[in-house]
Amino acid sequence: MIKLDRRKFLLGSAATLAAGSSASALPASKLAQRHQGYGAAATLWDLQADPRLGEAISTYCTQVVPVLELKWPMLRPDAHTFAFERADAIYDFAQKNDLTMRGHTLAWYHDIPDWTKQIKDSKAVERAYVDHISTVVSYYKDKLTSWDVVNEPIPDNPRDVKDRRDTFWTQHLGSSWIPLAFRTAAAADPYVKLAINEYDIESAKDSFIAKRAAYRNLIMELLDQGVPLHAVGLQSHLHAELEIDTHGLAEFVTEIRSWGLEVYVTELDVNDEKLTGSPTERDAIVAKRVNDLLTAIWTSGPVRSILSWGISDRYSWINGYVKRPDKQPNRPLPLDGEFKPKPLMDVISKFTKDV
Ligand code: 9MR
Repeated sequence: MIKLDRRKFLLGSAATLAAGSSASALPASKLAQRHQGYGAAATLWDLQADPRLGEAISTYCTQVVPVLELKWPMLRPDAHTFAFERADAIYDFAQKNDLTMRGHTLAWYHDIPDWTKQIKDSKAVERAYVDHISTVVSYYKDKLTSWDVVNEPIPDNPRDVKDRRDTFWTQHLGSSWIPLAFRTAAAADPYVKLAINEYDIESAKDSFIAKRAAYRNLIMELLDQGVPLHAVGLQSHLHAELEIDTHGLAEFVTEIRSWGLEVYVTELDVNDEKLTGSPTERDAIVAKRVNDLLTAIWTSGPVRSILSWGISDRYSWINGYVKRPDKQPNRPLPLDGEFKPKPLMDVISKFTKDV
């Protein structure tokens, strides 16, 4: 098992500070109110369509992550083009509002453009993969705090701890697709923190426990191979009807940290489709789940990066994907559809003081 290289760790911290240290045009009183280390995902479309969204992020957050703009389909209309304009516009928003920005995501089974899938020769697939990661990470060198390098590598209901998701990349590159992504990213920017990211590992259901065990096994293998991995993302797309596995999760996080890795909460939200009751009752359960999640993680120390996948219920992917039986909107995020804070924002506030 390798430990994180200390020099790299210190340089990484310096780059992180530098990325957010430009003189701010915002009043000190506004900056002081922000929840330190809290961030939200947003699309450029929503930021441009509704000024309340940018205002909310700038009021509560210290960081932002693009939902779509750094994924292959938006960056890569074809094999020869890198279209950075939309991601750059979110980066400008971050700069103007004194926010840091994370990158999401470089290597994923999903969102692979058709032109890429049409490549038949494995060597050509490898060239396109390395070219993409290298070009995108180099372009944002010294600008981002961290990258979700590999996203969602574990299948749902894994057969055993060695089970990995079968992806287009695996079909052409075998299991090397994961180490290759990290090594390529590290060569392009030696200071940015490199993360792996996964969902459905937080609750006590058997399939979640199995997924967590496979995730742990993969992380351990990567470290054993000397892969430059710095952080482990817990997406935390929680399901309101499921209890958090507080004991198992605390144990997992403690072990990950003992290996020299950081732990980030990367995509927090709570799907309440299976909850009955009034909005007030549902909001209380949603807040409790997140309180349980963060308490479990905190048993071995604070989390310096907590991002929710959106900030207002008005702009949540969940409302586009699932419908509650009572036809009421889902309430997964810290602000309601009118940008009013809900109990979940109090939980985030509690866990982002003095980090
Ligand atoms: O919320 C995102 C949705 O708008 C996109 O259509 C989808 C495909 O790009 O990705 C969603 O975000 C996902 C994230 O990238 C990875 N973890 C799960 C997120 C929710 O599905």
